Amino acid sequence: MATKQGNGRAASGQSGRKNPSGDDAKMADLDRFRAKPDGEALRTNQGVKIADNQNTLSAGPRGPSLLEDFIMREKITHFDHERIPERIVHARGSAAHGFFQVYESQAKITKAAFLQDPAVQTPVYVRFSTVQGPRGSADTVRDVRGFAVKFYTQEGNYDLVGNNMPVFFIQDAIKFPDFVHAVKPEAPDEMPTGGTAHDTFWDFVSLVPETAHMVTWAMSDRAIPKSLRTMEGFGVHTFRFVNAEDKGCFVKFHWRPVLGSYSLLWDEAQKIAGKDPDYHRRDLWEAIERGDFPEFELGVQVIDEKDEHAFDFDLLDPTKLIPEELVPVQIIGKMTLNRNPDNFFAETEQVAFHPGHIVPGIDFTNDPLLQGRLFSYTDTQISRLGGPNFHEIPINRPVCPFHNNQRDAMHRQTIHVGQASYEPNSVSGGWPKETPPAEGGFESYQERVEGTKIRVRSESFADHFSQATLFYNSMSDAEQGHIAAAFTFELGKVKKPEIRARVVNDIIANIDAALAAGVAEALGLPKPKPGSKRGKPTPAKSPALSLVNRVKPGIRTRKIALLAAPGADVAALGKLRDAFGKEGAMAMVVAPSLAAIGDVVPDATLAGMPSIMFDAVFVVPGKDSAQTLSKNGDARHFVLEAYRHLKAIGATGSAREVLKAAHLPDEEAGVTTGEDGQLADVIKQFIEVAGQHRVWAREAAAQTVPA
Ligand code: HDE
Repeated sequence: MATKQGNGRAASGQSGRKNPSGDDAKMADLDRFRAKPDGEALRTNQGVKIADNQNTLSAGPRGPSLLEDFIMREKITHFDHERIPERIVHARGSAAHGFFQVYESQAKITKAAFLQDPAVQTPVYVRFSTVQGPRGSADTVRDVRGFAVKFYTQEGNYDLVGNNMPVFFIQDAIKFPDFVHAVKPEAPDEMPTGGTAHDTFWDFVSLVPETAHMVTWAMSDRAIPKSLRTMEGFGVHTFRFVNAEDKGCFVKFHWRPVLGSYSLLWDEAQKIAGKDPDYHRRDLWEAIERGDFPEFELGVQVIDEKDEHAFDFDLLDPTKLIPEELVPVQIIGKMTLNRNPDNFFAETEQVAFHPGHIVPGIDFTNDPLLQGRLFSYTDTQISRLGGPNFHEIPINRPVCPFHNNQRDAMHRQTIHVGQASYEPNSVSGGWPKETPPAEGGFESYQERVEGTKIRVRSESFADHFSQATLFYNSMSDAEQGHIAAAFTFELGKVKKPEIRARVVNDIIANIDAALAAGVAEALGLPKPKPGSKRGKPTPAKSPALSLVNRVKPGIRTRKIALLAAPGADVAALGKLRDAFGKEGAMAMVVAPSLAAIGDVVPDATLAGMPSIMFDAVFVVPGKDSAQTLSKNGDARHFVLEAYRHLKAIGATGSAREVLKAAHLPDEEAGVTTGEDGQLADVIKQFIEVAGQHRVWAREAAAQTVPA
């Protein structure tokens, strides 16, 4: 009797197939809901075939429209209601389907079924997002990124709803509405869109020192990721794993992109926001379409229960991370994103994540931020998705069966069969019935709790600065310079001088004295006194936090511009393309126009694909081409901007003229040149430079950040 009813999972989820691609499982599941119009007649929502979709019914060709036109009324009415409220935060997002596979059984630490068998692929849907901006805002703003993963496991949906930074701005959920109101565009004028560079955000920061650690991350390069597919992810809170013997341990979650992690430069990020506001979304989409499937390894830091108090911070405090030097990250599996959604609204907009969606083997801790989130996420979906039945929307449905006695409410899809909607019952044989924990029924972790009812922040949450200092100490010189520049930029946009001064004196001076002095000077403020609340982090440095240590060798999936104009040496162009293609990079010919160069049709124009869209640039040899490009302002700007953004630049023979015309050095770290006969060697060296992502040594010479 259970098989036919309602959620009708039999097709995919129930089969318990091992190793069909997990992705196929969700695909088959979604298939039942896909509308494919090929070969179909245009009809109304009631199924009536439409003869004329061009003209409204009217009284004569020039007369008024008639109310009885049910076809036009249905169409316009539906259109009038197409929009739903956007997410309060994380409104701008893009997502992809894929699957997760564990490398080996994690039975010792968790009984979660999807973490047992390396042969099982669990389907996932992953949504990346910015936090502050609305749905239509630019991708490359300075902001935290959401990193939310829905695992469609055989035991139900598990959502790991994390961010690309391992800590958060506040410690207690009751401050979240205050924080979000402060960071969002300001109430009177709804500005700025997408960023934190405004008075109310910094006012809040200046008055709430627990923001210090996260703000340092937000001012770092982590807040301007190069792409979504090379961004780290973190569960932020300490969670709990529980094994089959009901033994618990604490766990922190990490996602590590296989290709390494990279960031934009601030100048680049701002320009991209104008030239291609969909930059991250496009990159993710195109990588998947090309078959360059983004891969992320899942890492865990596991902490024995007896070590709960072994650290000089509280594991329950979400403004703290556990340095890898204290607890190493163990890599336990890999997620591969291999399919773009069919429909943005149906899937990416309607997907509903919730940190409270857990499965047996995973449980919560008493982190007061997490505890508040457990309430918020279902609550928000009820207004955003129009009622409590959002779990029936195809993208949100588990792939295992789900029967219970919840009934009715807005937009109910399931047709419940039978008399019983209560339990216990005898009229339906008692079904659906409970499952004992030993057979997979969820049982909350039995944690002993005792306490006085009280509103107070734990003393163990009181140190707000040590880990901000730890993070700052762990950065390379270039990264520290970027943090100083970001604080200066943001505070420079703050209108009220007292807010600027409070941030410098009460917050930054407690993080690092030199950082505070530098920012104060740039803002024309007096040199701040060293902060009295500065802490002493253990360890003093955590190299794992620096993006410089996250670079992976090679140029796979990097975009390389081949600058050319008519007269370019087509044979050399072919060699360049082959050499870069062999390394997995994408070489694109960029030219003043799309007119063919010999038999090569350029991929883009200089205006359409400026240098900020590329990771590196090689000027193709050829006398006439070089002459044209040397005279072309866009081409000169192209190489100059690539230089300013610390990218690898290559040229041989006559192409060196183009660099000269832009007043660039012919030979310097990261500028690889040679004679035409040396093309193969120059390419080799160029690939090595491009593989390092940026030529940091050039930054001082190019004077692109304040000294
Ligand atoms: Fe969220 N958060 N959040 N958050 N959050 C939402 O849920 C909330 C927090 C995160 O792609 C909302 O469906 C509270 C931390 C992501 O759909 C809302 C608190 C972390 C996403 C909400 C936090 C996150 C959200 C808005 C403090 C990192 C996007 C729409 C107690 C670990 C998910 C929605 C997606 C979305 C509430 C803090 C991550 C309003 C109350 C910490 C990735 O429910």
